[in-house]
Amino acid sequence: MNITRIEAIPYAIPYTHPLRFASGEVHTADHVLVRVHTDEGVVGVADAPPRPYTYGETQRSIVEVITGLFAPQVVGFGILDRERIHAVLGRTIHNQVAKGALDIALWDAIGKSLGQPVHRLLGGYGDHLRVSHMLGFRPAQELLAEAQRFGAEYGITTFKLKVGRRPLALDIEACHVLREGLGDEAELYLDANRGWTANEAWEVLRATDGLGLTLLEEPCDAHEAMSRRRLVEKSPIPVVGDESVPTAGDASRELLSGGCNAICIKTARSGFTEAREILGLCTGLGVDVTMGNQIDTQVGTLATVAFGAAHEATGRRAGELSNFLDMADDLLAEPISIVDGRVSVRDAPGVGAEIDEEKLARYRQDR
Ligand code: MUC
Ligand code: MG
Repeated sequence: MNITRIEAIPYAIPYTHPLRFASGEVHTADHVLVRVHTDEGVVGVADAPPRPYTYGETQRSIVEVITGLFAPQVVGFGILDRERIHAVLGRTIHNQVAKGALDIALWDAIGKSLGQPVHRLLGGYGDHLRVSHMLGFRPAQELLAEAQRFGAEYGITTFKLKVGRRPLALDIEACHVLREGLGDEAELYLDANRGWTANEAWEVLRATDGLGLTLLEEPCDAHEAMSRRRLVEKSPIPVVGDESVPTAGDASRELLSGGCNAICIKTARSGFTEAREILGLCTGLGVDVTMGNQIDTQVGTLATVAFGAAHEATGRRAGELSNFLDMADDLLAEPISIVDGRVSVRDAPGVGAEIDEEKLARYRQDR
């Protein structure tokens, strides 16, 4: 079954509640829907969320690199030529999200062609992921109200708090208010998106000592290697690499140089193929992983669930799966439900993301 055509469709869906964090903010999901067509009518689908503040890609750059550069290189390959396609895409540096979406769409086509759900092809370990909800920048009492609402409505008990603000007291207060309001049972961890220096992060760790925080993600820029390593050595909780580790090579470098000691895997920027390489590295070294959220739509979230549920190590912790709840709409025909704090895998062939064509026609930007 050969690839005949690749579509990269820009679309825009507004957020009802914008998400704000140290490296940027999101008001509209201005994403790209990627479709890989084959000569037997099977179509693989994936979502590409541009994150200029994280990887330098924009909606237009993703459309251009997929249609102008990758499609001519990949059309004609069989859908099972996954490694060869990976090697061809690897000749172009960066463009992680564009490459990730192509890879996921390819896996989707493979699953559909075999009549198998991709979570089973990837590993078939479990049938769900517990949900961690990401809380963006807001005053402390509003954060608590949001966490309590997500707890009551969806049964979510794990929360990642976006931090990295100055003065540090804003985030320190939020940590104390959340712990006090949510009680000891809730899991709380932090993601600073490089907003602090290493010394500032250390100050926050000291000021939140005793609150039982479990992880500290990208506290400062990983390029500041010396201060980052010193922080990782001193930190009583794992320091998670996220935007510093989109590829297996990046993950190796950061782990071996002491830039982090846990890894956030995001299918949106690593695809399934590279995410598996990163996961293998982590399980081999005994390093904890989390399943992160690239501020994904429901289409993107299903990919995270398929990968996360497929492997034992990625299913241990709650995955970040709930940001789509802040969007006004989505392209997924059958919405994801979060029940008892979990999202289940779909047992349809492929990744399970059936697109609502009417909604796509409404939100696409190229017509
Ligand atoms: C995260 O974990 O950092 C914010 C920026 C981005 O690239 O992903 C999100 C969430
Ligand atoms: Mg992060």
